[in-house]
Amino acid sequence: MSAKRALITGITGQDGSYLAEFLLDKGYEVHGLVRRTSSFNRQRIDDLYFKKHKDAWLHYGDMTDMNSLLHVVSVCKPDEVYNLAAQSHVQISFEVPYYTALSDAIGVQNLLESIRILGLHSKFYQASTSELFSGAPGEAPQNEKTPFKPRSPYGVAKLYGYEISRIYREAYGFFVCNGILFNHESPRRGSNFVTRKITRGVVDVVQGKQDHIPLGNLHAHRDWGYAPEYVESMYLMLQQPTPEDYVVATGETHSVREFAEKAFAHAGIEVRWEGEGVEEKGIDTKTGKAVVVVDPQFFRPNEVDHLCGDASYAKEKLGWQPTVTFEALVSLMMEAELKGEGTL
Ligand code: NAP
Ligand code: G4F
Repeated sequence: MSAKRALITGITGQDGSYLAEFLLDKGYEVHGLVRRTSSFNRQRIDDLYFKKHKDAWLHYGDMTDMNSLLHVVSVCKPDEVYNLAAQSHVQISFEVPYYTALSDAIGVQNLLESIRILGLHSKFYQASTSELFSGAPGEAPQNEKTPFKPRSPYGVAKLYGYEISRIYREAYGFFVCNGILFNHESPRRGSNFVTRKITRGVVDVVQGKQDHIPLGNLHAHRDWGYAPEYVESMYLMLQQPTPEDYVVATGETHSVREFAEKAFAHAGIEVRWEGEGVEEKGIDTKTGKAVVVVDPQFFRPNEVDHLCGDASYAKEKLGWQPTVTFEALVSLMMEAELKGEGTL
């Protein structure tokens, strides 16, 4: 029997790189969509399989360019499509809302339309997100039935992606699943997301390369899991007899402040908090120096305050369950950072 073919958009990102490894290990032929960039951006995949793996292929294209998607889908004829490509940074989406809508909303439609026009029967995974929820007090834990009320251009673009995916499922009988994934992190996380910013910042403070880490909202709560475990849930969704949507989360929530405390503790620095609002500081109890300061440039015009997911449906139907705890996640990210193993 010939190998199953998967097309992964967003293969150069955190999740795409882990998913590519996972599917190659399962014997898939993996095709990835990559953008032409003037600087090299394939660190996450180059050292892994793409220099040497015979079943891995890269194709140029862009989610905003329907021609390129039609071409790539027609060349690959994928059994499974994992649509992970997105302008995925929430704060940046406030600065580039139009582009975010093009790539994260219209891009999803472009890809679904390519499959439909070509008359293919590819199963489709859509990278939906806990940013669909409002994060309002009293709503947690969020599950598949919690109402959506996004708070950012990113969230609303992703809501379009979620709904257009559901519509292709209902209208054309497509096998489409939305994975409503809560935050998931790793040493491959982009360094402008808060977890990686903190773990890199702690190492830089320890090595004397910077005095402190400037952060935004320390109170925000996130349900942080470990990315390699989350990509398995994407694969599992597409192996079910019927297409459905699933929340994927740990069920635990922690504040940005707690993440920073744990990361510093891993490096042997105890932090105590002083002040309030923009005056709040994390102080190294030994030296008395501020190692965390609040910088309003990292506040968002609108914030999702509290995310905590209920993944019991994914556990029941997919048998999916996370094993990496918050403490273990901080430790493994710090260990990788101290060894210089994180993606730049
Ligand atoms: P990421 O590291 O930011 O990777 C995003 C990927 O999308 C990169 O490969 C990027 O390519 C590609 N991309 C962006 N715009 C594109 C476009 N117009 N055309 C083609 N490719 C484009 O994101 P991630 O953390 O791996 O997340 C994967 C997906 O899951 C995203 O859709 C994200 O919104 C969603 N999600 C993530 C989380 C999370 O906690 N990580 C949670 C829920 C949902 P370049 O390398 O060229 O920039
Ligand atoms: O790490 P973040 O930028 O992730 P955010 O906004 O939760 O989005 C991530 O998870 C979503 C799933 O819920 C994905 F859909 C999305 O693609 C992305 O992967 O910020 C986390 C929290 C926020 O509340 C933010 O306000 O940390 C707070 N924060 C505080 N200081 C900061 C900072 N975030 C960033 N990026 N940088 C700061 O200095």
